[in-house]
Amino acid sequence: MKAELEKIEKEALELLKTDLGLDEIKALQVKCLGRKGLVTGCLRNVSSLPQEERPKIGQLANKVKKVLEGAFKKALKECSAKEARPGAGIDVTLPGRPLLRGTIHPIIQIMQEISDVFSRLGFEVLEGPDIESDYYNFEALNLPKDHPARDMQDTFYISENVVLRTHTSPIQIRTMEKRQPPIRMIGPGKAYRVDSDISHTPMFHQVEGLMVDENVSFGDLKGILTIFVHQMFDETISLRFRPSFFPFTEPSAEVDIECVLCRGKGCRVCSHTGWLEILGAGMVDPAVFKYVGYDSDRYTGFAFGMGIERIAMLRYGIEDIRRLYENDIRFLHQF
Ligand code: 2NM
Repeated sequence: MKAELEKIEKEALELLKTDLGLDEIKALQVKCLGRKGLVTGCLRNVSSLPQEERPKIGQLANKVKKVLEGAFKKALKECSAKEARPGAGIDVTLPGRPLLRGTIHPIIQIMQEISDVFSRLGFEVLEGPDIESDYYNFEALNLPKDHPARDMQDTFYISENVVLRTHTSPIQIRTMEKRQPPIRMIGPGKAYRVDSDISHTPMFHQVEGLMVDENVSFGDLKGILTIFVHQMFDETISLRFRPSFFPFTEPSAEVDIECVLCRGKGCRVCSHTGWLEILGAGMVDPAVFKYVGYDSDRYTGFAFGMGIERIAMLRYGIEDIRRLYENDIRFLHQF
């Protein structure tokens, strides 16, 4: 039993010199000193030895027990100190987790593309405040006080004379107030209306454009919008201008393009008409020029406005407008 005890002591001390983890040290401790451990077993067997061997072996077993207790205590203390260090327990050889990179939202991508097309045509890209006064949002755009668009049911009012802009046209009014013609500008941005269903969100995006100079004609409007549609969709897409009405333009037109999905044959997206309405436009009403102090005998101009969501949906083949606002990154990362 003497040899056995010496062997247990030697082997345990050797093992503790190797780089054991906390759990491994604890397991070894149980194996040596636990209730059913090796040293404990020896101590228990001392009584079955011949009388004369008992004191010597007993002493030895107690000495081994003491030595190992001290050794385990020290090893556990050192090991827990080591494992508590920052970075301990991290496998630096594992490949890193990739960081999810953000992407530009499809709406903003289309807005930038539209801005690029008009920039190349000499239009400046200008912005304005989302929170507007009644004057810039309605009054100066020739929307009379009793116009339905001014209704609380349709417009987000902040106070009696302050609203969330219902279109981006206030940017054009602010620009004309500050500058004299010639003006060629577009105003991209957010607009807000009390509206929420399958095809409307209370916040949406628009780009409105304006060109004012001497001798600007409806022909110029048709030319610019035709180039825009051809650059945005396809060089072979047809356009048609239908008479319409806006308080800020006269004459006014709604602009349709040949359905980009079925090429005019008729499909679900164009409600089997072969046409898609994508723009409103017209010649700036002299009443608007009066508000900004332009001489309407000398200057004429055209203006137009379009919703970005609709153009983004057509370009990317998105069927439900709500996909654009759910912020599902599995969806957004496709663009
Ligand atoms: C549209 C349609 C037609 C428009 C007019 C003006 C302004 F300020 F010059 F009078 N800005 N935007 C306009 C004209 C907007 O959106 C459907």
